[in-house]
Amino acid sequence: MTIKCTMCGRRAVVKLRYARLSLCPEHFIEFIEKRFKKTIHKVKVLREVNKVVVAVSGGKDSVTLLHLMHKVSKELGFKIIGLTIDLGIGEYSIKSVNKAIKNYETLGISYKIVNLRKEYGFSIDDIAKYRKRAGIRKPICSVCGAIKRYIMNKLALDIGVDAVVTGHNLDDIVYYIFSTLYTGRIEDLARISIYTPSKYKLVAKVKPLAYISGKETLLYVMLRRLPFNYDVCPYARLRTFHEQIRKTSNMLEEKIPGLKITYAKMFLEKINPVIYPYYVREKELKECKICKMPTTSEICAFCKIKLAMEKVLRDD
Ligand code: Q46
Ligand code: ZN
Ligand code: ZN
Repeated sequence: MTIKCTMCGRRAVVKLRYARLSLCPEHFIEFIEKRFKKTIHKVKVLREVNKVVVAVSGGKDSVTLLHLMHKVSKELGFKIIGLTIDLGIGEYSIKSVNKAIKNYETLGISYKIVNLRKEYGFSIDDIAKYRKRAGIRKPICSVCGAIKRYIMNKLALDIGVDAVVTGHNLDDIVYYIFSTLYTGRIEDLARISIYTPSKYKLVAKVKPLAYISGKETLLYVMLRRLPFNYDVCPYARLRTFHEQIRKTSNMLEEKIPGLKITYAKMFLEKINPVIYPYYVREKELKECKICKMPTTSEICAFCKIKLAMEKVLRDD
């Protein structure tokens, strides 16, 4: 039996149990665009900016983000600059960068590609290979995350934008909540939010996909036939804890439709504003002795990684 779209009666392609809706392609796209706008209006920040950096990896989430931001930027009158970091993860990075560029060019958005190896002398593949010899104890994804945050912030500062917008989706937010509850690091928990204001040399950050799931961004890019890299990063499979949390939250969502979005909303809108002032202790930031970027110690985390990698690659 064909399921009909709740809005128009045409054939539905998706059933959103949590929203009690079955939707045809057109109404699904409209549904996602409305939810995105609602989030932006809720957090208010993007109504006051002139120029933002949108970080685009070339995957489903960031491609959705770029297209949704592009629509909103026309209405709210701000400028977008795309940023793609070529992390140097073999074929995966080549495909990702190509897809990102295709989207920028279709939309006529100016962009910058930062090639990690060319600009800083090492890649994520090098990190995976030499990390232990270089004395870097953190897992690859933590190192990769720190590198991405550093480059995003540096570029945003260099070109003078009001915010960096990233494609963290509902599943990422739910993962952060679950995993920080597990570790008990309450300050980290209190820092989970859609909007992080700017401070010293740290540019403000916005996560407007916080209420849109990975399944929804996948359907959005597919229905709109947008170019994106379908492949998963080869290092993602090393994140076993992350995978278990993801599977468990999807299982819970199956049993209780709407659980993920309710958790995220309750946390971000009700719990976070209460715990933030009590548990977030703003550390004093100073300039890194090497790169002048903000840090809490003498040398920033990025420069420490860079120095360690330079040494190990020189000795190799
Ligand atoms: S790119 Fe980097 Fe991710 Fe690959 S190495 Fe891990 S963090 S999985 S989003
Ligand atoms: Zn419809
Ligand atoms: Zn530094």
